[in-house]
Amino acid sequence: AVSDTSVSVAPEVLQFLSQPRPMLINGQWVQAASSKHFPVYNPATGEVMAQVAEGDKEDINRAVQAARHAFDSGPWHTTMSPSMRGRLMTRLADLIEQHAEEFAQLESLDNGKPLTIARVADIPLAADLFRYMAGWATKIEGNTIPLSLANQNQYFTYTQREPIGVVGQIIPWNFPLLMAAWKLGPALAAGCTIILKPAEQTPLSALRLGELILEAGFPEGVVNIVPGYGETAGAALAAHPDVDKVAFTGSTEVGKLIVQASAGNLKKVSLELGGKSPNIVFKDMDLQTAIAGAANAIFFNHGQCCSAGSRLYVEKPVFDQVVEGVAEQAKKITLGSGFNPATRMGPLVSDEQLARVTGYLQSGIEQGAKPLSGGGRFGDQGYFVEPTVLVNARQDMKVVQEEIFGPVVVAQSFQDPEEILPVAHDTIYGLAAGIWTRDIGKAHRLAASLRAGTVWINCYNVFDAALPFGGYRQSGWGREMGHEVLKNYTEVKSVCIGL
Ligand code: TXE
Repeated sequence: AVSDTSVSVAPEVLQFLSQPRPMLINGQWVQAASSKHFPVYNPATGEVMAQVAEGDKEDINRAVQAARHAFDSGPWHTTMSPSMRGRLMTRLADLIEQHAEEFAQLESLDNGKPLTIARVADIPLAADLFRYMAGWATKIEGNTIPLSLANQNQYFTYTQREPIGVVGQIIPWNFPLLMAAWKLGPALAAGCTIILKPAEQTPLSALRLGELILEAGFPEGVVNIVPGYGETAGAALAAHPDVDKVAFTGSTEVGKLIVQASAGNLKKVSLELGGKSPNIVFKDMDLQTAIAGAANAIFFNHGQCCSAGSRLYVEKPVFDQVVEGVAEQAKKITLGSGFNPATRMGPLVSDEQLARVTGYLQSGIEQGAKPLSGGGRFGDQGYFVEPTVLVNARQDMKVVQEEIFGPVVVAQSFQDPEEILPVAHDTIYGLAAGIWTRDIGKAHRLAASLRAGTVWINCYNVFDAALPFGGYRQSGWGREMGHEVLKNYTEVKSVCIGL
């Protein structure tokens, strides 16, 4: 049942939810080989709202076979030019836009995020990603290479960039459609074929996207979508000997399992993993801007962003003012169903995440951290957590070291700007960092020294299809988006011709 909603659910969404959803293999909508389904929950109520075919090893085998065939001998390679690939992707972007409201509703129901956010962020960013990557389809080029050999004039040499082959893509639940777009877009532009496994918590928008992929005219087997659990479907995909590359977004813990599973056939791996990003406020900054920025850095998407600014470091003289300001903002956030227009923060995605985040809160408070706002679960229905600002934190606490992935920021002060760098680096991660200052020299020096894949200066959580994103250290391997991501999906071939 889909209840607790103030905006009424669109008839096409209700229709989509009313039938058990099959999986997409070789251009056909099929049931799981086992005939099993798994439930999908509405996180605002905890009620089951849909049933989805439960993919397992056998379904992954079928999907890999289809993708292999489409890559090795299907029209995708034999007759379809890069320009045609790009055109299909543009058509897909148009179709997403035509169905934007339907996608926003599915996303809000499935993930819990406010409908208003899904409308302005998740859905348009996903369409943009396909459109941006469509442009790259015709621009993946090689080079001619001058040799250094003494008899170099006897050779003509060039490189070409080729699609890496059959790609397995495993994605999380925090931005379900957008994560599917981040993965599918560059792989399609490069000419790969794909098996996508959405997160078991949020498979719905990817399955609806699958329908539009067929409507856009992608040949059969180019995109296969197999929903299922991580330990079964996900693990089978990561280990499959006919998969050439696996791309994963999720926890650092599972990222390591993916690397191990990939070792069997040494498939190529790219990983976009967790973070515990420092957000650093200097006393010279306009504090109202910094406060609003720090609140957005942690509370956007309920803190369920790998880039979340979850460690707030504030220069001592302005510490109280900044943390109290962020706590004030936290207290003003209206929690509720994503379908209520007044809602600014919805529930966490699952009961598991609720338990994880409240467990961290408990551990932090037991170790001496103090909540200036929030500190626990909100209400007793659905998976809501109060937006929380923790002070009295120490670097060795779990809440400072580990990714919480909820609306919880830990704030500490620093005395000397020189001391902030080692503190900022004092976790296993290196995904993002924020700097708030009016001193341009200080900002650039610090940005250059931070071991993080993205540094935001006087802004936070700004994402664009053209801007590479990914992690240093245990935050991952490779980059998403921009032209950098194409390296994840291409092999370089050197051709040497004796003249
Ligand atoms: O992630 P998992 P979970 C972090 C965040 C969160 C924690 C746990 O800290 O609290 O991870 O979330 C699939 N082989 N992030 O448990 O398990 C799984 O089915 C192959 C950060 O949801 O990593 C899903 O599709 N695949 C993050 C995907 O991996 C496996 C986003 C992610 O799930 C698998 C999400 C296995 N053995 C969570 N086990 C980010 N970087 O944005 C699971 N999966």
